[in-house]
Amino acid sequence: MQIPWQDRPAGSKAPMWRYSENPIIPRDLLPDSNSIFNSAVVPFGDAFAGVFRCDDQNRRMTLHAGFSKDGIHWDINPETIKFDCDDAEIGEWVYGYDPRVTFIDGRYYVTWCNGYHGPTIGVAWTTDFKTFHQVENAFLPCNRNGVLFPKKINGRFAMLSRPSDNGHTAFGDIFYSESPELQFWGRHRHVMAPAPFELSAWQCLKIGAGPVPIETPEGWLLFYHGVLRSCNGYVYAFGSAILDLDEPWKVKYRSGRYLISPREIYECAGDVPNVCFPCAALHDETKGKVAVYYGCADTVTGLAFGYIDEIIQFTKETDIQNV
Ligand code: BMA
Repeated sequence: MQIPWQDRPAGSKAPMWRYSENPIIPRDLLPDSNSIFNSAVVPFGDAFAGVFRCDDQNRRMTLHAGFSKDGIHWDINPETIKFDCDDAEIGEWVYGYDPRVTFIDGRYYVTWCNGYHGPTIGVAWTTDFKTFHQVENAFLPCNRNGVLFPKKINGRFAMLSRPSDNGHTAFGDIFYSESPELQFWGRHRHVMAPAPFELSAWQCLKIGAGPVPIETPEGWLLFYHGVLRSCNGYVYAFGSAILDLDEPWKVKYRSGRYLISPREIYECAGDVPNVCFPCAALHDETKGKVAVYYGCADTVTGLAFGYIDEIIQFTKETDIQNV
């Protein structure tokens, strides 16, 4: 399995670098798409599949399945995903955005921000990216950024989430929850809060889990977004944390510096300027490489690359957790 990759640019010492051909998915890939961003991809067979946030030109937030041979060029279904659900009340579509996809024991689980009297975490599974079976929403509204761990922890499904409000939430901590069967959730634990402004301003307003955490010998590598409020509005960047393998609500290290912050024109100009919002990562265990997919300015999708051991090193060296 060849993940998308490009070597670090000559002269760069950055722990992550952008793909030179960003954005990889333009806003108008579909006939009626306004924007395609904050989307999730996974290895699928000998290629890749994903669930994409495609806002249409009515500015409705919808989810679409997509397929790719190389992880860079995507064929996205113009039809929205229609979730099968035994309970009509839960299955009634209101809106859905910011999907994540997690492979656990033969099924691809989709979690997304699902409209149900406010945003909450919708959950569904598929084996083929054609039929999607929706189960209960994980939490009460309002909640966003629900991200499943790729394996059961203490014998249960485990999810990170970020309780919020119904608007452009000006606060937000990451929490951890467990479920025996993806219906009843409990054992809620606090993971981390926004950072003190004096220590790390890019993540001082709110934070939220990004891609599915990656298991490493040092702990779970979590990419997460952090938000800063500037005189021109919110700025979304992302950094990294290492969570304990057995008790993932315990943060071992947390990067004081961001990995990627809006800088390129496609991250700074768009429907919502100054947003880098990661929702997926592909990694190559043998080569230690990772490719992170992130939404750019709520408009297009970009890719950034790095080496897992260097990102872990960076997280330790810039750590604010143990300050
Ligand atoms: C968050 C979510 C994301 C979005 C971000 C910036 O609240 O809505 O989808 O990328 O705001 O607008």
